[in-house]
Amino acid sequence: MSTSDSTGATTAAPAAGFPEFPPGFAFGAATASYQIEGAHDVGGRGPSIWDTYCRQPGKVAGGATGDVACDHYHRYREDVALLRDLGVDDYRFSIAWPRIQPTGSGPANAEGLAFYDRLVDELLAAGVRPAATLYHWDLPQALEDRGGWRVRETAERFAEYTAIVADRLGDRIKRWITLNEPFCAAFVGYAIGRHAPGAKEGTGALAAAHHLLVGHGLAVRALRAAGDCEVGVTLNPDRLLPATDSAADLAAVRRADTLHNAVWFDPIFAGRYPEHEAETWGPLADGSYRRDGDLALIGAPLDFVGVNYYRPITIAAAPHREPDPAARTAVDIGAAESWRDDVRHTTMGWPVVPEAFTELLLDLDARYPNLPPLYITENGSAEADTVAADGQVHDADRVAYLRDHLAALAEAVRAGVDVRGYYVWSLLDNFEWAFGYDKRFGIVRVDYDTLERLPKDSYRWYQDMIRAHRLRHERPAATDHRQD
Ligand code: IFM
Repeated sequence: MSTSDSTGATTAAPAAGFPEFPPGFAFGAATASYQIEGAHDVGGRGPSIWDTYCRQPGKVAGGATGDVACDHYHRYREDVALLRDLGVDDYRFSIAWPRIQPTGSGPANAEGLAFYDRLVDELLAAGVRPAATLYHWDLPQALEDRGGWRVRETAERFAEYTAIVADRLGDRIKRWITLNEPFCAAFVGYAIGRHAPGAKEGTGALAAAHHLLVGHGLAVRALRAAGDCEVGVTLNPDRLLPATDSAADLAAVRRADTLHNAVWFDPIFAGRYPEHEAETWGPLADGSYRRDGDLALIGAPLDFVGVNYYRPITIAAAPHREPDPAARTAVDIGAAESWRDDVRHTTMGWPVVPEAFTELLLDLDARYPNLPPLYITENGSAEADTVAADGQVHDADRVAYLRDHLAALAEAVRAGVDVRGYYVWSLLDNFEWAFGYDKRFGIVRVDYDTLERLPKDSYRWYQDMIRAHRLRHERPAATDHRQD
């Protein structure tokens, strides 16, 4: 016999066949402030670069904004109940800097801190551990007006904001992530211009990348000073595959590896700047933004590294425009992504290749001997979900994606990679940046007209998977009959 809980899930013993993980492995779900909170002008919150960017015509699909998003700011209790019923150990969310310091500096905004106070208390009461990201791309607009991440001052302000938040919430939040995917913040935001602030620059983008790293180092220092906690950073390393074995394609992969991976992993985990940066950027990488002592600051020891993984990228050489630092030409590394015909793609157009996940983790492990333990801080898929005639969302493609990627992760763990946890992206359908609300990543559907939440089949599959993990490890040891 089976019963159901508030989400409609069965509570019978779950079926076998789920990927297996070691005891103590943590399961979680992830979100980010601008993507779910809404309430953009409530509680003293100041404008962020995403509020500005969304208001520029043609930047975001359908003219969407995060003004309302999932209205999590007002509905956080309902969302925490969904997490509790899901059975996760951890919830990864991000703190909106413009709620804490509306203009990016100066005294804390009491109402902003109070919101996260309430959220954290609600999580703890539900038995869910909070894991907070300090920067998931919503920079206070006032700081962008003073140069944004192009200037070192932003890194210094980031450390002050970190200290304020850690002082108030550090007694209850024990896992902190300084930055989420600085690759996107620096290059998608300041070089490609497809994210806020929408800049298309060369040296400016490289300076942004460096100042994000400096900000990370300063935030680590502030968190260590605040007390006992685990500190890490979330990166999105890419598994880069050459389109052919030609020398040109292999060189393009080397440049793409510098841009996607080495820029972040080398300074943080190997105490050096990337080996191939001159080949990748030429005169754009003029180093004007670097100072003595930066590498030591950026490379301070961490307790974990968060890895976000979605798909591999197949790279081919592409025509390369010569950079012109005087004209502040946008970064162009002469590499392009090729389409793969042999695999399924999600609605993001991303190829589904679970084995590339195992390969990526093995490769990182081999390449960076000083890597701390890993958490997979995001993994998931955007699918063309619909509500069926029975009122449910039967998202079989997402279930298959999660099942196969968790199996690929379990394979890496069996091979010796020290991974401590996995957080699905995302708890809720939400604002997918320049794609607006068209791409649905949630294991819970959000009806954007009514803001109602509806757990999908993938929510129930993940719930069963977590339950199976617990049962497997809580099972009493087999009786020893040798004394009988
Ligand atoms: O939605 C994003 C998230 O904000 C950062 N990582 C990738 C996700 C899917 O694109």
